[in-house]
Amino acid sequence: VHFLHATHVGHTALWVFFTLFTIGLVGVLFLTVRAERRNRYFYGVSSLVLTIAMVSYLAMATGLGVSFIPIANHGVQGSLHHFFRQLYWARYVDWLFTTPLLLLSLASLAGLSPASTLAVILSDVFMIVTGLFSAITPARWAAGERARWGWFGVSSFAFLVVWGILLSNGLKAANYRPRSTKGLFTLLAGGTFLVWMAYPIVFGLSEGANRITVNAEIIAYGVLDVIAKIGFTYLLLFLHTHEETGPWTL
Ligand code: RET
Repeated sequence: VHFLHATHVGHTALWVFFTLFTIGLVGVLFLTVRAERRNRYFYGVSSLVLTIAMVSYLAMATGLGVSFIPIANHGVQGSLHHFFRQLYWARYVDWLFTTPLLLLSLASLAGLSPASTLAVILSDVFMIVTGLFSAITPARWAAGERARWGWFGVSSFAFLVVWGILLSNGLKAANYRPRSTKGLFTLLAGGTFLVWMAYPIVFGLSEGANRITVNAEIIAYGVLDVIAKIGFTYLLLFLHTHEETGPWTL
């Protein structure tokens, strides 16, 4: 039996990412206090995102939210090797809450209708849940392998639905927003779309085809999480104007 798991490098990386999210959160809280009360909507949503990421990385760094999943036997013909690969499922709990919040920020920026916003968020939740199904399906034999890629396909379809609605309806809605808003929405939504596209690629290389180590997976997802959450947050908070503040006052 072979266990594919994180080593010192991966564990250190988890602590580094926890530290980065902690610093990012402290910075946002500092900016929030300085912002006018009626202008704090995006700060509130962003603080939630960074808090969830920080807690999720703390959990993973301390050994929580991880299990071993039986995966395909890549041994030489005739020699049956039973592989177990570590799966940090805590990420999916994080993504279940943070991806809808990031999409909520984008939808609010564009002035997307409540109905379209709900459709985007529900499709996103469906994407994360079916992605988790793919990751936790045991795949020692071909049937399991097929089930894993089947869920991967379902999740990827949901990904396209999320971005199809957000980009097409969001760009239309942004036409009715203040002058600079459409540009900011296009920049943030376009950039976010590109960063999010990298997630299924990392998944395919790690959980999917087992081509990269658990350490490499931790670092790849970590870098993406930092760009998608901290990079996104600071771009949004520094570039948005008062008129773009969301529908509610905090
Ligand atoms: C999975 C696997 C199945 C196929 C697809 C996926 C997409 C995941 C995405 C995650 C985004 C996470 C973010 C986190 C933090 O900010 C579930 C990996 C399409 C898009 C942005």
